Amino acid sequence: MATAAHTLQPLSQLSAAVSEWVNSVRELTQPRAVRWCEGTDAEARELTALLLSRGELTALNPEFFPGCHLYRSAPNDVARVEHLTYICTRSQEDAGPNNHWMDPQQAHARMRELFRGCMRERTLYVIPYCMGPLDSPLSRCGVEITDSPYVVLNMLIMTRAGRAALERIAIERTFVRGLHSIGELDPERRFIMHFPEELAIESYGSGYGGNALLGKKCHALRIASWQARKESWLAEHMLIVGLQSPRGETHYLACAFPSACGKTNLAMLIPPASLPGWRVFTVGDDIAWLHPGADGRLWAINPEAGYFGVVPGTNPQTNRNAYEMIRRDTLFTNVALTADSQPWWEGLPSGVPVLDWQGRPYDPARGPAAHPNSRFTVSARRNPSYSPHAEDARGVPISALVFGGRRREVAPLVYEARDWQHGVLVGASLASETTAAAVGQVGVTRRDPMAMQPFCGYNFGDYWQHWLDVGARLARPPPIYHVNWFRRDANGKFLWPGYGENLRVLTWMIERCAGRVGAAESAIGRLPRPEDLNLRGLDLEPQALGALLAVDPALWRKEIVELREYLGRYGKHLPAALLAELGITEQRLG
Ligand code: SAT
Ligand code: MN
Repeated sequence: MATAAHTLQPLSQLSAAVSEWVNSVRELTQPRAVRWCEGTDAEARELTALLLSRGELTALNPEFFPGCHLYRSAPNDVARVEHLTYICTRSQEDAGPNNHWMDPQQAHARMRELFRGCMRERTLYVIPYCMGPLDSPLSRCGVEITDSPYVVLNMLIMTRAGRAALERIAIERTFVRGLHSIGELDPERRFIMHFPEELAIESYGSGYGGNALLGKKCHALRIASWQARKESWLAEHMLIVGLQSPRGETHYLACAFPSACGKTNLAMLIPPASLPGWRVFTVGDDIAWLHPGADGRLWAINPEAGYFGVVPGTNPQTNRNAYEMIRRDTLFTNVALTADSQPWWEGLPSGVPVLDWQGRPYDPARGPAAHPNSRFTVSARRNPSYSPHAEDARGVPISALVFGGRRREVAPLVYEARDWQHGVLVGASLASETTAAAVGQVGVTRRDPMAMQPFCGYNFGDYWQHWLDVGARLARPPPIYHVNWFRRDANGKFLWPGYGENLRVLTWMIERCAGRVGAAESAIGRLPRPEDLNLRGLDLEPQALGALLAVDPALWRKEIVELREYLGRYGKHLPAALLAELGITEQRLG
């Protein structure tokens, strides 16, 4: 039976620890009002109305995009800012060479000055949230304080936010404290600080997703990776997808790819017509929390409740599920508009943009109409391929782990690691071309171990050791694969069609797990022979397949030299086992 609203205890009285913290933030930031978020639909509607009345949201064409809105960010606030993102641990070594570091006291002092009085004409919103299903022991809670109603709207979609989360916090008595203000949206006064030892986040000066929706990268990856190490689990930048074979068996894969490299598309993949009988179910599209289970397998939950996905390129060919999903109840950020107020982005088969992402008359000379990192925020429940097990409290069992990068050469289409220890090296070796998801140059190849370069909350050397330790505790560790959908020929043309056709590679992995298909040994791991891949109905030149499955010893020897140099930066934190694995590969290359 529903509880009558008047009998509900005010949120501000549910947890003394949360209330004390809110009071101290209120004193510091001096807001005009404080609003505790219940997490109801009515609340989301009210916030939407507020932003519409302020002209900060635009309602999209209700006939074609019912319940959808457009938000335009400040033009200088469109992506994550890795150069302004810090891990603030007492010892710099704990943050590692992979992170920017600041002394916690110094960072707090700096942030206090930024936060002082920053909410004067604004409302302070308190968002209690739970990352993961509310009834799952694997979930973790937090509270975000923000002065941005846009951030609140996003958090209501992306997390289980509101009363139920606060009730859980009141019982658990532990939560991540995330303080956020958009400040002046001045890139000179912008910092994203993490204090893993205090389970705290302080973010100032940006309203953009990864900088401002603190449950996402800041909590569910940077802080959670630290918690996971202490508690013997893994917090990873991975999608989780279930593949049901024509025999009716379902296998779940967790796949790590850097930002804007197709995680959402893979998680929602539509099987090609020539692979009948396969079905695909999405559990998550960005983050996986992996826990060793009593049965010796890894079990995964998706801590998020929605998707914050890249819009450009989404169309019925690349991702029909996403294309359908974002036609209703979706918050768009930084897309273009047509004359009849439909959202428009590069890659759509029809429509004409009249206003670009900044709301200016569209002029191709000024670049793309939609920002390359324009995003949709939408509830996972809108996903036509949403897994019926996505909200299972115990998670789903993982059959295989997959690492992938965006590389025009070197890495073949797919290979299988020799074992877990080698798989950790394969993950640690990940390299990928940079994308528009972060501020900076696009298309530069950089090391991005486990796709966690921007997101690991501590020293990568210790993180790799933690991976080795978790694997050693698993009686049934999943096999580990590496994929590269982005290999190109000498003319720069992609060799592999990607999207739905990627299922052909995933089905090889699943058949491998069941011992039903072969592979050939190579110096870097096991690769499918052409006959091991189901290529029925695929229009692929034989020489393309040869190139996709080629391992060039000269390029790989160079890769090993670069990798040894890179790993060497982690000094005494680098697990010797990884160097040993590197030595084995090197020896096999001859
Ligand atoms: O902006 S987010 O960090 O949320 C998306 C991404 O870069 O993966
Ligand atoms: Mn991501």
